Amino acid sequence: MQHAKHLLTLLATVAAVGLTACGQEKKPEAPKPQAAAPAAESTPTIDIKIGHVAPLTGSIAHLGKDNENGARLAIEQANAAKIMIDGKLAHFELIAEDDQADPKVGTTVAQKLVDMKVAGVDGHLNSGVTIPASAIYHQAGIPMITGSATNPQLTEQGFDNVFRVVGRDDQQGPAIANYLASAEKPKVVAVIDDSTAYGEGLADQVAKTLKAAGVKVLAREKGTDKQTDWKAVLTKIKGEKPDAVFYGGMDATGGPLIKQGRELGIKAVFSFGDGACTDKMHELAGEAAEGMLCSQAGIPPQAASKAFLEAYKARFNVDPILYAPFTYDAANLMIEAMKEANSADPAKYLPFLHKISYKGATGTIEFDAKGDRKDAEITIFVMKDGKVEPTAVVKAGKTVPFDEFMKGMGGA
Ligand code: ABU
Repeated sequence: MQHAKHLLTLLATVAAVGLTACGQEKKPEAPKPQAAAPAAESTPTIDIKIGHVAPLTGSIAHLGKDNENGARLAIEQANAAKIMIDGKLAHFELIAEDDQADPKVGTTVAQKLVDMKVAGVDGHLNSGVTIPASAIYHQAGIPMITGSATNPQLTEQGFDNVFRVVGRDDQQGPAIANYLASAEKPKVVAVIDDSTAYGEGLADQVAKTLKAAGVKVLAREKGTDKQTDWKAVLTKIKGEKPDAVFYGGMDATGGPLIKQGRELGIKAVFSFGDGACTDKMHELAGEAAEGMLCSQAGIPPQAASKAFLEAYKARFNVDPILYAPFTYDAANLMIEAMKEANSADPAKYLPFLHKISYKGATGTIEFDAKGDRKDAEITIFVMKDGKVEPTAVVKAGKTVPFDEFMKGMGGA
């Protein structure tokens, strides 16, 4: 009896050690007559780790969780689909990490994922974190697909492992700036940013586009991605009497900015990019957020496929906030490329990502030579009754009303 107990302990230890790094085969156990339960004949399996990284703590954790949920749903569905890769049953595991929206933490987490031998990474969320992390994945040859980082520099580094399923800020900036210029016809615009790669880069694109349209742009005002007291900046701006304000930053800081702007009596139209294009703006600013303009670097969440929206709601009991459909597609793209390559080895499935044509929850995805999504949409929103409502979609330089765009999509 004592001997049998020792044997079972030993078998359990061997099984635990057998749960190896991703992409490595977990060989079927040989029959063990001494074990309590007889081992059944089983299909060989392969464990495949996919990392997801976003801020899961701090002021934009709601956006990080939204991104993570998208990736998690894709992984759970893939496991339920019992996908075979190289004759083995694939078991996908999501390794979800928190980068705290901090570049230093982001690179530490990236190295941790490389050391864990993940087969791919879905993330990160923030451009300022994704760009330095991408160098670590590049050195390790691990494919990464971001569903939200929009700074152009990410895909301008010449890294063949880096992909993005949303648009870039050199598409988003001109789209929101041109909409602002034609819809509101401002003569003077104040531009503020949060000093991050994303906020500053997007604000630069907006300022450049407005100036080209003959609009006067005031000297840039700057804050940080932690700033919630904007009164000094806004008081300075108020004196210049701008007709519109653009802020490059996230909703956690944009909400207080618009609230304090209205409290100070600024009547200008406030406008924002994707980081602040969420209903959270109304939660943070209340009525002050009504009428604000903003953009997202893709189709709005409600335009994602019905199958995705229903599955997401059923699984998480909430609707997606911003980019969950895109992180869902990012995880599925990696899985699809593995299926096409019949391998989870990054070196073997990476070439399939470059030539993939995949119908995802956000439409058909193909990548250009840099790893950017071909023909990415930019959607323009107006805050109405506490919700950001899509009003127009810009695609390939053409702006169409949102309803018309949806008819063209056949309801996604
Ligand atoms: N694109 C919105 C926020 C994420 C980022 O690019 O930093």
